[in-house]
Amino acid sequence: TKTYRIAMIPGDGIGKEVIPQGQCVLQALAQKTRRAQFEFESFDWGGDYYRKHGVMMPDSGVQTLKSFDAILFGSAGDPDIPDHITLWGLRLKICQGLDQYANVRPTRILRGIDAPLKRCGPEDLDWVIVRENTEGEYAGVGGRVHQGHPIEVATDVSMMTRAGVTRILRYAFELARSRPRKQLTVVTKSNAQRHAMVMWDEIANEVAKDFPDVTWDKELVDAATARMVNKPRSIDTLVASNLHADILSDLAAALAGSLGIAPTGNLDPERRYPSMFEPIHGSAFDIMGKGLANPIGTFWSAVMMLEHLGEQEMADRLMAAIEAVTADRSNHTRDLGGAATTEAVTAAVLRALDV
Ligand code: NAD
Ligand code: K
Ligand code: MN
Repeated sequence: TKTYRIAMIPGDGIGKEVIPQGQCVLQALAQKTRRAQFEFESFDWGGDYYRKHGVMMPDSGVQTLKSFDAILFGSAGDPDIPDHITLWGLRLKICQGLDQYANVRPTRILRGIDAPLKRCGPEDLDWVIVRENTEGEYAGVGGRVHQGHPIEVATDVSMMTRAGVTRILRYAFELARSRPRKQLTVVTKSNAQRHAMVMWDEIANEVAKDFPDVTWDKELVDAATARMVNKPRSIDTLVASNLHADILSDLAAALAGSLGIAPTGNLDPERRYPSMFEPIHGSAFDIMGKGLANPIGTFWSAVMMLEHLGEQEMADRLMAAIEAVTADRSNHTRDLGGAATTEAVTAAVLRALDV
C-alpha cells in the first residue's frame, strides 16, 4: 500500500480543535480500507509561534512543506494579533509560495441539513466555486504614505496578469467540462473595474474557444449574489477573482447550511507542489475552546484531499460516512441548530465508517 506524507497545520482557534479530528478520521479510514497509509507531521505554526518567534512560520517553512504529498490546514487568526499579519504570515505565504493558484470550493446541501433558502433542496444547489488564489486583489501590491496624517493615501492594487488569469480560467473551464452539466459562469466587475476585469472578460472569450462543449455565461459580481439566492439552479461551476470568490463562497456556504461544513482545496493543478486542504471557516473566536466547532468542514476537506491524491474509493467512503452522520439531527453541532459536540460528531463518523 501507498504511504502519503501529510503535513498538518492546525494554526489558531478552532483550527486546533478540528484538525486533530480530521487526522483521527483519516487514520481510521486507512485502517479500515487498507488502501493507503498516512504519515502525519504536525507543525505548530500560527499565533502562539508568532508570540514566541515574531513570525507565523519559519522562513524555511514553505521549503519544508514541499516534501509532503498534501497539507491539511486549520485556520490562521488570533484574537491578539492583527488579521493581516496572521493571514499574510501563514496561509497566503503557503498558497503563494506553493503556487496553489486554484482555490476550489464545492457547495451542496448535505443530507439532513436545513438550508436557509425556501424552496431550495439539494437538487437545486450543486456548485463548485473556483477562486483565483495567488494574485488579484490579494496580490499584496500597494502601500500607505503619510501614515496617520490627514493627507494619508493608502492603496491595495488589484494586480492581474494575463498568465494568471488565463490559467485560472482554463482550470475552471476544464472543471466545468468534467461535471455533468458542463456549465460555467465567469464572474467579474468589468463595468466598474475597467482595466484588469476587462482583460479577464477578454481572456474568457479566448479560452472559451477551446471548450466548445462547455456552456458559459458572464455575470457581474453584485448580480451574482442575487442570482445565487434567487436562481440557485442556474449556476453550476463559477469562477471569479480572489476577492470576489472569497465573498461569494462564504455566501454559498451559508446558503448550503453553515460555514462549519464547507471545505476547500488550494490546488496546484500542475502538481509541482503539494496542495493544501482546509475548512473554509476561520478561527471562530466566539466558540473556541468550547467543543462546539463543527468538524464536518475538515472532514469534507479530507475528502477533497483524498480525491486529489487519486484515492477515489477512500474519498467516496468518507463522504458517504459524512452524509450518514449529517442525515441524523442528533449529530448536528450548534451552528446547525443541534447540541452535538465536536468529538461526538467525530465519533459518529467513526461509527459510520464501520458500516
Ligand atoms: P470565522 O469563520 O472564524 O467565524 C464566523 C462565524 O461562523 C462565527 O460565528 C463562528 O462561530 C462560526 N463558525 C465558523 N466555523 C465554524 C465551525 N466549524 N463550527 C461552528 N461554527 C463555526 O470567521 P471570522 O469571525 O470572520 O474570523 C475569525 C478569525 O479567523 C479572523 O482572525 C480571521 O482572519 C480568521 N480567518 C481565517 C481563515 C483561514 O485561515 N482560511 C478564514 C476565515 C477567517
Ligand atoms: K480555514
Ligand atoms: Mn474567506
